[in-house]
Amino acid sequence: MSRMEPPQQTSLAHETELMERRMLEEIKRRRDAGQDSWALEDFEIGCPLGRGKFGRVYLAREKITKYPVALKLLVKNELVKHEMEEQLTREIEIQSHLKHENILQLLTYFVDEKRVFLVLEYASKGELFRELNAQKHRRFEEPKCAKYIYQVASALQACHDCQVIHRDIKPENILISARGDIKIADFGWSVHNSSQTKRRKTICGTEHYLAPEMVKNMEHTHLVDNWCVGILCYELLVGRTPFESKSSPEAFRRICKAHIDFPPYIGTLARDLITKLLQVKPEDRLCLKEVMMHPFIVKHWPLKSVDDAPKPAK
Ligand code: FH3
Repeated sequence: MSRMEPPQQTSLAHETELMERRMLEEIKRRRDAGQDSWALEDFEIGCPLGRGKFGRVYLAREKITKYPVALKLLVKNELVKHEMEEQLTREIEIQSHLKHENILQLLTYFVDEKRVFLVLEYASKGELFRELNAQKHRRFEEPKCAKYIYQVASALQACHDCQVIHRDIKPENILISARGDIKIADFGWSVHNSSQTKRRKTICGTEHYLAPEMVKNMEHTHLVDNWCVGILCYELLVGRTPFESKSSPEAFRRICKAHIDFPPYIGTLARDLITKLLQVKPEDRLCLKEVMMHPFIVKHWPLKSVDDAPKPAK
């Protein structure tokens, strides 16, 4: 039994779903007709939503279906200058094949002479870190944290099932949909899991979210994402990350020791979940399916029925 919603919300959700279906049908129609070519004139451009390293993101609307999208513009020269072409190709390849209700969908993409355009699902409630910073004491109560951690773990499980490691989970890379659900985004640092991903030239991910094996530039696996879920859970409940320090060397030292200080208001179940994720040895970390069934999650975000179970994408 799905949760009852007030009539006006049902009709809004229904209308949005109809527009989404029309947009997906239009994408499929063009692909089947061999006209998988989209162009800027297919969209009405709205307000800027933000800027990434290599371009801007605008709210836009597809002209035929009126479906709102986030249009990410990347400047080719900038991509070449920063040797990011391969990373963009990987981001498009990975995100276009990942279909999950908690993963921001890459609907399609196209290029013109100077730019690459990514047509992304629009998450109308914006970035998780803004919602977090807007809270009293800049932290969530347990129920909202449990819901978000469940949905992040569900999305990452879908990535791992496709041999994809995100590697840059943090509030800045998580968006919130109109229905208040998580949408993980920015697969710019994601990779296909080659059993033990080899050493990299540069450390990827954000310092406070780096797993010990990344700090030590050792080979790493999908379990780096499990570490990030532990850091994220701590930050959503406390309002800061657990190993923040005055200097990077001190932060890295604390990460490699994984000694966690909990404020007094953090409950036993939350401490248990976070501690079981922030294990120095990757193989000791809780797996994502255990995260989704952990007492801290089940207490606040129980799957009331099969209807609530994670649905494969449309
Ligand atoms: Cl890619 C993308 C998709 N949906 C979004 N919704 C918003 C947004 C909505 N409000 C009310 N405020 C904002 C902001 N932004 C987006 C959006 N991007 C992502 C880009 C950088 N962040 C990531 C994770 O890529 C900035 C806007």
